[in-house]
Amino acid sequence: MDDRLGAVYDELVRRNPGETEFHQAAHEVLSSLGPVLDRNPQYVDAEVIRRLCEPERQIIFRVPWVDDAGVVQINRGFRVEFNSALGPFKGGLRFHPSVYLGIVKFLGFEQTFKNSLTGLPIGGGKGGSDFDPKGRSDGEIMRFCQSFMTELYRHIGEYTDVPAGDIGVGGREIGFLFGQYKRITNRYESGVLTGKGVTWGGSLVRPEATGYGVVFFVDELLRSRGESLDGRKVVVSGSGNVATYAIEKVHQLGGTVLACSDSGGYVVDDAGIDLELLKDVKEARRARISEYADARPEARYVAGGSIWDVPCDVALPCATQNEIGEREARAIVSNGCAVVAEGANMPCTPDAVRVLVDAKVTFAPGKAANAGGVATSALEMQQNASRDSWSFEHAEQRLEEIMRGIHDRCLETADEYGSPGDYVLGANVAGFTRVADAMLALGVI
Ligand code: NDP
Ligand code: 2IT
Repeated sequence: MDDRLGAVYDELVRRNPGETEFHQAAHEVLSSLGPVLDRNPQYVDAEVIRRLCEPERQIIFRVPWVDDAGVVQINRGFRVEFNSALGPFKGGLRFHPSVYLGIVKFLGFEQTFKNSLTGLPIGGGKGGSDFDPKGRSDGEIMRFCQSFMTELYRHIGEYTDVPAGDIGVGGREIGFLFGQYKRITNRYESGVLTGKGVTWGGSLVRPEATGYGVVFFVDELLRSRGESLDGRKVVVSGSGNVATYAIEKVHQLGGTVLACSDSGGYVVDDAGIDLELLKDVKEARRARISEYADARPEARYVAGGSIWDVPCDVALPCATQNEIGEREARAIVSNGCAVVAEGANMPCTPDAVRVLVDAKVTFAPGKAANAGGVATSALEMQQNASRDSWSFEHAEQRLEEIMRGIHDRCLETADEYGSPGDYVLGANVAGFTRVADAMLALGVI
């Protein structure tokens, strides 16, 4: 990192002590930007990077609720409104016990560049809570969501800030959140949240979009070298929203997903993951992935362990941040994997990325590869604004075009900056430039 950016990074670490995930995400982006500043001194003069590193607004609030046993529970809620130069703040809500300000900031920072890369009019933000939904009844989830929204509603709106789902937040939670927003404001403001059900303002393809988008991105990456997914062996970590639909699209394009996981362990199924069974276990029953193996004799379950020990041609980490460290990356390399594309946000540590890149494994960073979810959220906002609803085919075609477009923009930018094939540089520079130009145009705000 050059001196100008090093000084900004040091300031960020000093001003945000202990927020290691935020430091990591910022370090990764700033490390790419030296050549951009050399060519564009106007960004330096206007302190664009220091402004980009400071969220526009950070909201932290108490979320009290009563559990099924009548016990009062207190959680902490967050919304970090990172950057609105390109449009209303946009990004998901995460409900997971590990959530604290540093995780929300890392996600909001990444989201700003990701949303810019989509080419659509959306700024960056993220939120969530340290609430743990595991094992909670529908009634508890509803009461938690209602309490969370009772504070959050005053900060969001279709022109202000538009939350959606992330880990632990899917269609059920968005429903409860939307219901409470509607009740408090007395407005059917569809554009205030995305990921809604299709009968009440949602978009077809939004549930599939992140997973499908990752696979469209990988397909375009392989096509650019005259290759395809057909016949490829794929490993997908996680078994939530992103993982499930990544598996579905890999199978549609002729690849075979051999393994997937949850935080308890992983399953290996050499015949290819049975998607109907997976959806029944994880979506319908909200059960553990071990139950997949219980129901399918040809599959085996490995408790704990690393799914990255399973050999594959393409690796799609779709669970959580920092799930692939140096050790896992070495296993991926030694098993002969050719492509790693991040479905999750920042699943590879900096050491892991170094191991992969040094071994000439093609690495596609999350802010490019997993942008299909938020891009389809922006398509949901378009449909809400025009009171329209598109067919599945139309929405999927738009998603596919957007993902292939992001892929090409990353490669073109990498070429322009003298690093052909460097998707990290391409994504960071292309994402940064669009936000930075908007910030220059809007003045010092
Ligand atoms: P889900 O809650 O649907 O699924 C999360 C999956 O990851 C589960 O299988 C979960 O296992 C596993 N997981 C979560 N935390 C951990 C952990 N600490 N250790 C091991 N496994 C873990 O979330 P999504 O599929 O929506 O999100 C997955 C990733 O994709 C996240 O990084 C998210 O930020 C990112 N993403 C999501 C988008 C979306 O549209 N939903 C868009 C772009 C990125 P378990 O059930 O055992 O906890
Ligand atoms: O990380 C992400 O891009 C998301 N969780 C989706 C955000 C959104 O607004 O759809």
